[in-house]
Amino acid sequence: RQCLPGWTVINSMCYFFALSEELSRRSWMDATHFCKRQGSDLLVINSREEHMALAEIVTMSRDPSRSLAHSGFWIGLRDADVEGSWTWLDGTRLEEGYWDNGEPNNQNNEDCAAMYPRENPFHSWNDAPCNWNLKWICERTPRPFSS
Ligand code: 2F8
Ligand code: CA
Repeated sequence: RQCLPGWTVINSMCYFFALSEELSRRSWMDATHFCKRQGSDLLVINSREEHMALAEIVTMSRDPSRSLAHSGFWIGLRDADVEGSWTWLDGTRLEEGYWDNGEPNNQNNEDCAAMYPRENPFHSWNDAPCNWNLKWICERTPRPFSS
């Protein structure tokens, strides 16, 4: 098996969607710690194809009992160091973003990015306060094949 049980393989990478109610919702930092304990990090999006594949899964996860503000998934993207300078966890600056209309708007100091189940998955990001509790997506390389 390439990925840990419960993880999804897409284009040779392993993804974990924190969907189950028992995992609950967490701050951006707590979600990062969860991923690190699994040898992974929050999702870093490197291509339009990767964005579309992930955004479609997020869109299918839509829970009508939750308002959109509570149904996002944290990704590994922040502008905490310099306002407006969005940087991925791997240190690369954001080139092309897939923000929802009007986002990022930094409403009440929003420094962390999340992907939401929008009708248009191509524009599904919002900046939200990092201490807001949301679901999250972890990403890691497949397990090395050994013994
Ligand atoms: O309308 C967009 C706006 O929606 C919410 O605020 C009302 C979001 N807030 C949270 O998710 C906490 C804003 O980030 C978003 O811009
Ligand atoms: Ca926002």
